[in-house]
Amino acid sequence: MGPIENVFYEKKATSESMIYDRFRKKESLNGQWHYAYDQYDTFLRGKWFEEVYYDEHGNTLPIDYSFDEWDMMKLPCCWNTTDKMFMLYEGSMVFTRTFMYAAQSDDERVILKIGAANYICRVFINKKYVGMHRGGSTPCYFDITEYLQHKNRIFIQVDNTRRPEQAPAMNTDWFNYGGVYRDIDIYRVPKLHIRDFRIALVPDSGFGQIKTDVLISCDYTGKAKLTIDELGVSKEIEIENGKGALSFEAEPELWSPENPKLYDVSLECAGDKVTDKVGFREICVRGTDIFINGEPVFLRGVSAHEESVFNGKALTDNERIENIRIAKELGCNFMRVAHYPHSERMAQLADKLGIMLWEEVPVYWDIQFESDASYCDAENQLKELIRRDFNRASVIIWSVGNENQDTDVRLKFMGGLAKSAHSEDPTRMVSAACLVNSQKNKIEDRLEQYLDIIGINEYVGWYTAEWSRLPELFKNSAPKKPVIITEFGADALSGFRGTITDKGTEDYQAYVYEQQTENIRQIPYIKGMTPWILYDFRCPRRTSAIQKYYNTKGLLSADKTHRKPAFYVLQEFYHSLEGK
Ligand code: GCB
Repeated sequence: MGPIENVFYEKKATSESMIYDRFRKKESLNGQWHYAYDQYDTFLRGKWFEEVYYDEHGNTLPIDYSFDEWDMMKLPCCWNTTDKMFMLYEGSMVFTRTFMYAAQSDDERVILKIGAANYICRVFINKKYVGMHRGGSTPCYFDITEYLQHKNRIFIQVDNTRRPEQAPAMNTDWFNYGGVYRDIDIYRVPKLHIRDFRIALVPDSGFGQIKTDVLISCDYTGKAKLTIDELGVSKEIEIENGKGALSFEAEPELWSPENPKLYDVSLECAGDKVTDKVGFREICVRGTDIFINGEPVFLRGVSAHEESVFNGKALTDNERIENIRIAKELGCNFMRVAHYPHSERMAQLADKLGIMLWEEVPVYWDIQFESDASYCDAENQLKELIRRDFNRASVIIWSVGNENQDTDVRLKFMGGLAKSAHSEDPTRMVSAACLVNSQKNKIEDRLEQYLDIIGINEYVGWYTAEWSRLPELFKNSAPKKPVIITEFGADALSGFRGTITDKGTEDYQAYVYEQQTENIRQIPYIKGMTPWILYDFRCPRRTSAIQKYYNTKGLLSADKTHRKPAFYVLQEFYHSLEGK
């Protein structure tokens, strides 16, 4: 059996392959798929997808697969939650099914979308290799038109092996779920179709101007039409060589967490049409203040992973709604959805339910900052995320990463990402969760020059023992930009009680929240916080008696049935800030 050929690393789906798909009619390929776990990548080495059953003389060959006899798994899902045997599995899994296709028009292109598959995924249709995608949390799109016939066999090969050149790399403080864990859909679009559609308030226009940017497939030159009935907007947009932009005056009712107003918008171009529900709001920074719609705001937040006890990362909408509801009950107007792009459903629900979001790419810990390949991968994930969620009013901050030492290579890498985020999206703030300069005990990181808002992870009371370090840290620092305390916290085994001197108890965790909030309250340049973390989450690195393979810094137990006392400390603090 040969090596994995280079060809299987080619034909990459990137942000450029995306189409605008919100509310487009789709045909779902979710459901039962046959699967085999493929630890040695024999599917790729032996090119099983070619389905060669006979040699050149017509003799039957011995084969190592029988696709239609393989066991079945209901996609999307994380394989880890389907069977005990797969709980800790890291490697490749191959999924296959058949589906029928009949063209509805001569003009149609068929686009396959995989909402997310961790980390590399490859698609094969009717014995041919279609392409691959890197990045475990952003969607990938493949134009499969040329590969289709009436009855089709499709394979999705997914590989969640941790590798040094990936983002995230080898070591994370969360669980490495595997699988095709978001929807698999097929879209039929005309050859000339809308690939990207961005619409937002123009910054600094006094909330009186909207700008739209449009990208059409092919080098189309002509017109597109934008409609927002409720605002009386019906505008023609000139498209030249596939691109068009238009700014116009409008006075929308502004979106905010308190008033999550959304407008039905639609864009038509040469027979193609997309619609969306969009809120308009302005987020900006002046000095050390953050403003939403011109009003200063304190971001009362909480961090959250995308995980549930039952479904791993494949959350249901009800689970997402529950998370937002609990955050609101805490008094939050903001959530840090860490450390990688959560499902697009999260931002859609946040738009609707009214909560602001910090979205992040997994540039986390030991990234290979000196590697161009790592940079390309990370930047592509960032561009995919921005393109996916640009029209979501709830998303106010793009984070280019979390907790990396301030080295030259890291500065170049993450500075590059911050520049890229700014040039992709001039309407939002860019940040990162940075480390404290521990020698000087000061908020100081060269990445600040590229950021609009400084995120700081500080664990005084937990990883840093002396409480005096916290007021000193704040006193030693004089940032010129707003600061969000993106993390503080303490492990507490759910239900484990003691005194405020016993680390690992709920009592100690509550004490940490009391001390932290008391200190943070007094610092004028701190304009938000997202303590770590809403609920306990699975983590292979955490083996102590108060952890048991979980990171237990949650304010709630992993199953969310138990609120720890720190929940109420934070709730009281946030309620005391409301309206400020
Ligand atoms: C951090 C990381 C986060 C960890 C957390 C912890 O600083 O950003 O991913 O889970 O600390 O619990 O140590």
